[in-house]
Amino acid sequence: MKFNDLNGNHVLDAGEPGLAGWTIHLDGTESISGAAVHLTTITDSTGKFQFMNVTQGTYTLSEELQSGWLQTAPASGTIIVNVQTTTPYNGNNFGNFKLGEVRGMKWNDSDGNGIKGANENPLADWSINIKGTDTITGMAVDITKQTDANGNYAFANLTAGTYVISETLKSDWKQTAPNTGTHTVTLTSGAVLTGLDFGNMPKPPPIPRVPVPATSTIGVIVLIGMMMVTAIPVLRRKAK
Ligand SMILES: [Ca+2]
Ligand SMILES: [Ca+2]
Repeated sequence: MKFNDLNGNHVLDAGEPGLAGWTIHLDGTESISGAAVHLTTITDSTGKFQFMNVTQGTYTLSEELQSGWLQTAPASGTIIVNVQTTTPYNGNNFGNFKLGEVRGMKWNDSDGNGIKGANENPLADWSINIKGTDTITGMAVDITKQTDANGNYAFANLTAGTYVISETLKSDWKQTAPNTGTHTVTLTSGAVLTGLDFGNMPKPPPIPRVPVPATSTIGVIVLIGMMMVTAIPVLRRKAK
């Protein structure tokens, strides 16, 4: 059968559905007649496929990959079946993962409440970063994109894995959303995750420095120090 490898772990897990309407090929040579065999079938509504009346021979099963999907099983891509008996050859599974996407927007949270108000404007040209590990291939993912004129960003064609989405903070701005500073997401097959937004507000101008008053603690200590320096020689003279 052909299954939707929701968690991208290369094996058919309980609850992972079949994929209907995918083309499967069987190609090989009949060992008795030496004739070449090229058969095609389509997976049914439950993802199952079968080739009937195949005679003795060695055949290769393969799938026609569809756009936006990755094959996760079998590791070699194809399955070799050596047909010798009339016993059905079951368990020839193809697993696939539909590439996912994450999206969000960035806005000027001018009242700093962490919520996008109707009159609050998008922020263009900010860097949004996504980092994690693609668990299907084991490759590191580290991509940066700029928000567009509407403050939007999107990372498409993501495979299975857990990813952290962050922003590159600009000076004179502070972040107001999300509370945690970043969004952490786990991608399953076909997931499109939206609303991963970032809010920022301009920092208030710095408060001017107030001069230290003359009657400060430091001033008093300095005054006491000066009095002692003056008093010590007088006291020593009296002691003599
Ligand atoms: Ca799986
Ligand atoms: Ca707001």
